Amino acid sequence: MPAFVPPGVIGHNRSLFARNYAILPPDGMFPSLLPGLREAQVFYQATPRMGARFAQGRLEVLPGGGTSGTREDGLEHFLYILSGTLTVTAGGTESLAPGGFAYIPAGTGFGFVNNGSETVSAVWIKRRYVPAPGFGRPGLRFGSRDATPRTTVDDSGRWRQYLLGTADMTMDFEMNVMGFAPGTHFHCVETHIFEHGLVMLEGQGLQLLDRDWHELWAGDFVWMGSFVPQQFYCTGWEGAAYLLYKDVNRDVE
Ligand code: UGY
Ligand code: MN
Repeated sequence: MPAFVPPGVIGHNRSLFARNYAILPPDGMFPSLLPGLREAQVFYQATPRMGARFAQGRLEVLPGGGTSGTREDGLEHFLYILSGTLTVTAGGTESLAPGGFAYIPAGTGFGFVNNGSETVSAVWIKRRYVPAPGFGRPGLRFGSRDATPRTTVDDSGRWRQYLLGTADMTMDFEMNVMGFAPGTHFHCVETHIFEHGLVMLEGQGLQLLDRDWHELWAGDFVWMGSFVPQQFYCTGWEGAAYLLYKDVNRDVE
């Protein structure tokens, strides 16, 4: 037996990188070790290098790991905990369990540490903030998916949770959990200016990207650039849910 056996069948992988979208299952993703992080790594999934206008990665923090002190890079940040408990300091200090999140506005110093015994896995999004003159700037926010109300979409079997609110002109992106009962889908194939970073949280489904359908399972990541035709169809016996980044509320540059 070789010392290192890669996951899956050698030579096969579902990763797909197209001009304006990408599908990145966790298999075969490589971590970045970064200055300012101790015992922690980031599996980048979307960055401006691929044409995205934001950066998103899966952060892994080992017990005792975290940031080296406070960081302030001029960007706005969003953290969403997938597993483990992460203590985030930004003004106040909060221990975030799975489903917990923090929005850290641009210009706010912050740090995090894993004080638990389990490795933390989290979604980490960062981007340059685009102000909206006359609307003020968003403040620091901590919250959790459990405490965020569900909005049902008519009687379609679909539901949403707006983690950072919606139609808030101080914000230049939304983070929404989109939920689907088995067999449900959007009312149309969407095509829009907004960009997405999608993390499958639960269940499985078929995702349309441009002209092709792709199977998605919990843990998969999808980048959708502007104007990619998109549709989701929930398959399997359980419902499905994904966490969706969406850039909103700003005019064309
Ligand atoms: O709000 C949205 O743009 C959402 N319906 N798109 C998506 O889930 N791909
Ligand atoms: Mn969309």
